[in-house]
Amino acid sequence: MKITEVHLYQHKLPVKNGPYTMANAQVWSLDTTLVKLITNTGLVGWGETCPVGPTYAEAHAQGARAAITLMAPELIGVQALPLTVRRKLNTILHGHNYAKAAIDIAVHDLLGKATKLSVAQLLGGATTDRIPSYYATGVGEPDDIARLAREKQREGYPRLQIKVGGRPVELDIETIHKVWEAVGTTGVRLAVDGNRGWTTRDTLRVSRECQQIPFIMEQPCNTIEELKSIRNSVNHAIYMDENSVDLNTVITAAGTNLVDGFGMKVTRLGGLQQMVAFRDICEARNLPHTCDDSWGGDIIAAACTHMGATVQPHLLEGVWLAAPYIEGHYDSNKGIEIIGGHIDVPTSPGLGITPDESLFTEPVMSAG
Ligand code: 0XW
Ligand code: MG
Repeated sequence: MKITEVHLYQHKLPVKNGPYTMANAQVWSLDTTLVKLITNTGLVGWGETCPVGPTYAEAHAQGARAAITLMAPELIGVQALPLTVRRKLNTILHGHNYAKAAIDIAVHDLLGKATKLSVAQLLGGATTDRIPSYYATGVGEPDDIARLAREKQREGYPRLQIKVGGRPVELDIETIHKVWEAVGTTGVRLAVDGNRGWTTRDTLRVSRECQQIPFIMEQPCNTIEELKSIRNSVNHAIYMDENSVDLNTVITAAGTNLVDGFGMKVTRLGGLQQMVAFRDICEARNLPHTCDDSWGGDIIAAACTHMGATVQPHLLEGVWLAAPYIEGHYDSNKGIEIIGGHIDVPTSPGLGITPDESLFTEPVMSAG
């Protein structure tokens, strides 16, 4: 099965009740990029990549489209097999994993449709048909975040991620204490995500002043060097998110005991094939992790869900989706939804999503 056409689409995803606020970004509307691959067998596969604004990671929407535009013509005639495609893409462009990921996801969708297997089956097999999600609050006033935390815990989320950073650290400390007062007795698990926004000084202070509150600290500081410097002085487990830019970094972080787990994004690593390697490295070291992306619609949501379903349940911290923060679905029949804090794993071949193409305007680029 060979790729005969590549089409690239741009689509807007406005944030419901926006903005969504993180330490380094405030977003009102996201600019997502979709890739459609067509093969000589007539099958169609979809991929997506959607950086959450240009300051969250070293990724931005126009960059994704420019990279895919560069690579697309050379995909024509290539076998729709993930490893073949990845190696081909690496001969055209160095890095830019987040753009390559959209193509990788579309290839998995194609392969699933061709073999009549779901993507979770292609990735090794789902361990369950319903997986846990987690809710990320955004940075906000301590009382508001505590109320939201209680509401989401009651909805059934087994884990909450409290966003902090980008403001006086005293407010973050107050927020953590108020959230704990609101949900501490419920058994819900807590992550506190600094999104690179704290200094090592802030991180040490938070850990000291919230010593009795069990949460994991996700990407508290900006650099790996800062994580190293606080690693042995904090009372809380450290998860790496934004710094884990590729498998090489993951191997070093896991192999040197720099972290206790990861917040992981499918597109940051380059797609599902790289995520399989990541999953297996974490399993070998007993490191828990999420399977997320930074934002996006049903295509990316399906990719994260299929991936998450293959992770050993005790190591899966949850699959975060943008679905609760955006209106509508690409596929009005089978959009990916979070119900009671959990997600049903699609079972149809490929990603299990058939987007309504009338939602997207004309392709911004076509090859083939
Ligand atoms: C909560 N997320 C998975 C979604 C946001 O885009 C950022 C991210 C994170 O954990 O940093
Ligand atoms: Mg994070």
